Amino acid sequence: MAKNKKDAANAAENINDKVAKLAAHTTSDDGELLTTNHGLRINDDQNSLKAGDRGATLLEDFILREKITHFDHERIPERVVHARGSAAHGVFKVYESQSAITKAHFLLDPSVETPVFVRFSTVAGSRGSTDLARDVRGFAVKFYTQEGNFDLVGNNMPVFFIQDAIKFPDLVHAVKPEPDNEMPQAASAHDTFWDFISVMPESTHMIMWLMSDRAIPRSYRMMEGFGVHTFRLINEAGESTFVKFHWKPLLGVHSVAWDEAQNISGKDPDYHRRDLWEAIESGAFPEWELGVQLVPEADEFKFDFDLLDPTKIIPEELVPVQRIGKMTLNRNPENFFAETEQVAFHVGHVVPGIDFTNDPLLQGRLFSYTDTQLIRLGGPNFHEIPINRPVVPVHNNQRDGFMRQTINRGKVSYGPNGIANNQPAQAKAAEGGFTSYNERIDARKIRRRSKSFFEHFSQARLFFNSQSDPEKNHIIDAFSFELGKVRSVEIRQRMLGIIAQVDKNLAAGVAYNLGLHVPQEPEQPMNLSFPADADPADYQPVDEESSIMLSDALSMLNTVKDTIKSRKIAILAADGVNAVSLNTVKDALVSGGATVEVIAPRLGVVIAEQDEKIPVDHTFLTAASVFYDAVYVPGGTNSVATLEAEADAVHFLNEAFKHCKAIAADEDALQVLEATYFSKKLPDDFSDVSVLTEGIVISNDTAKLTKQFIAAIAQHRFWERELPRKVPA
Ligand code: HDE
Repeated sequence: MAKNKKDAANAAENINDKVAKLAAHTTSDDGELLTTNHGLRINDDQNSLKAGDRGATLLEDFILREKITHFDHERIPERVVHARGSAAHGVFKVYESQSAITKAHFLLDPSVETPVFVRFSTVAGSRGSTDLARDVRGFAVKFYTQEGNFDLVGNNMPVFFIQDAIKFPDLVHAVKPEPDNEMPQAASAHDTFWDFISVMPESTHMIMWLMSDRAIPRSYRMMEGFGVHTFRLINEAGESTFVKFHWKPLLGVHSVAWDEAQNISGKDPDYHRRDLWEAIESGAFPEWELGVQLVPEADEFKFDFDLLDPTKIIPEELVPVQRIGKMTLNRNPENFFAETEQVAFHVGHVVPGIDFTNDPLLQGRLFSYTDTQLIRLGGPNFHEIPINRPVVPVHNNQRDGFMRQTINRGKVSYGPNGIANNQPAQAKAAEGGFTSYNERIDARKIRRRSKSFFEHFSQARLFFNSQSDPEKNHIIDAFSFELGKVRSVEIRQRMLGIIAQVDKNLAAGVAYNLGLHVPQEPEQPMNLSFPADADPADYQPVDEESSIMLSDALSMLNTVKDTIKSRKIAILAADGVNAVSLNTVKDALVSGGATVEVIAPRLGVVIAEQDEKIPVDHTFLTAASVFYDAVYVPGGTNSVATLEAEADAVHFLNEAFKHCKAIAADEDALQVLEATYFSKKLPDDFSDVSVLTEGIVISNDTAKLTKQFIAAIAQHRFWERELPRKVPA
């Protein structure tokens, strides 16, 4: 078979090198002369062509017209969901061959580095909306494998709102801004969303996740990812194993406080985008392990939930997550539009060894993703956009269409054919040809849902029960906030009926905040999601107990807390600061992998007690405590006096305390802390403070302070500070 030159060249070089392949499409204007899109050198790009220097612009000015016309067409439709996102390049490597369960090449050879492009997103907001909305986060990974692209298009929550794809447009219409006034942006706290949810009990489990702190991550780098649906892995022998995919972040799963999220949304709506970008630029490459939960085909009906139901997890206590490989994001995109905006994921992009199940949500997605790209990217050739191209060559008889890039040689664009030796030829399975899993289907055509999908509360309850007390309080607060923003009392009441099915204390807490009573019976109608001819009684949810009552994996309390890598720490300083303690603490934090910034009343430098000039990174105007994970106040008489009198510095500390962050101060900086409202909580004897539970370190022994401060930052947050209830700022 005659291969063309380009294919031969691809085979010769490292075929898997997406970086090199993208490089062929990149361009730089360094040292170049300005041209039109047709290569004509432009002499004057400052003035349009006019009839006299005070005259009208001439239609003849093709340079002006080309420039303006291109500009007029610069925007494409934003994604209908997941419009707001950020992405990065990276690599994936499997730890050891997974040949027992799959024939997918990229999961067989630990020496193969598969390039990936990963896009994180919120769901409801527009392209320019805040990163810190209370929302699900998209976690979409494109693996450029040697067998074609595999897209794992997941979320940071393991379940979904609906069980059948036909409800997706309703869900999205309900959560998006209301159609009459286009409010609110990037928020589910409004009537239409909760109206929908309050008559859709199948959403209950997902709503528990959405009201938890998982919906306000500290960073994209600190989120889990989930494939959500049950997929299949297929091995060389054609045997199928059910699989749930997981991404486990090596930095642990961490979130911010809701008050903090709202604050960040105003002060830096690009917070997550900036965090991802800066981490990668600084070499702190985010890493996740790919996990799989495997269920043998024979065990399909072993669980008290249906594996095909996307509103259910497989608790990790029932089927442990096996970590089989690692993904590292190590390169920022060159161009946001060309890569992050134009990347097109599709849950139907699989490789041999990975296949689908009949999850009705997954089945609907298989249709939607190509369809949406046709409108968003303007036609059927979006696979030719560099970021979407596989690293392996593409050969088929698809032709033409808007913006076709490939110049297909020859007369033949059909198969079978005789003229071209019947090429491109179909690949045998042994040559990597994809064959669908040979699932036996023997059924009647029916528009219905299996009764095994009707249980909606047990896993919602499992999730709530598995949370720590502060996490439970956050869920109560989140429901109270969201339903408090709902104007219809009827909707609030109906939602109380639903959450009372999950947990009475949860419902009581929310009801109290809403000034309502928990209904004895669920408010009716509880479920309006059934066909016209059905008996509503048949569609009322069944409430059963889950086979396990608690799952440690569901609480963020149990996450990784052993590192300060990539955390951001603020040092508050003014002229007269003690440079010795400042530098000692700063150096220790930096060598632990943290980023440290000095914040002072004005930019430039602070002149330390020892006359050293210490550069200032931010003032209290441009920085805020919500951008940092922890704060340190060094001593130095003048600095301490200035900060004590600086309202913004005191506010900075109050807020850091309110958001349960680690706080450290030299003992001779105590005066600043005494100006805060939390000074009354400080014990007389600081050596008594348990750093790991309270997160406050005060000492003049810099070595001891540094050690304890680092241990405290690694804990991330001290939510216990909020018990019994929140603290003011
Ligand atoms: Fe999506 N989803 N989705 N979705 N989805 C899109 O595709 C859709 C669902 C997810 O960063 C769209 O290119 C339907 C579940 C992510 O570019 C669209 C249904 C999960 C992204 C679409 C679902 C996801 C999308 C919009 C129900 C988690 C962003 C723009 C049947 C497992 C990918 C686009 C990116 C994007 C349809 C449900 C994840 C319209 C019909 C469940 C991460 O095709």
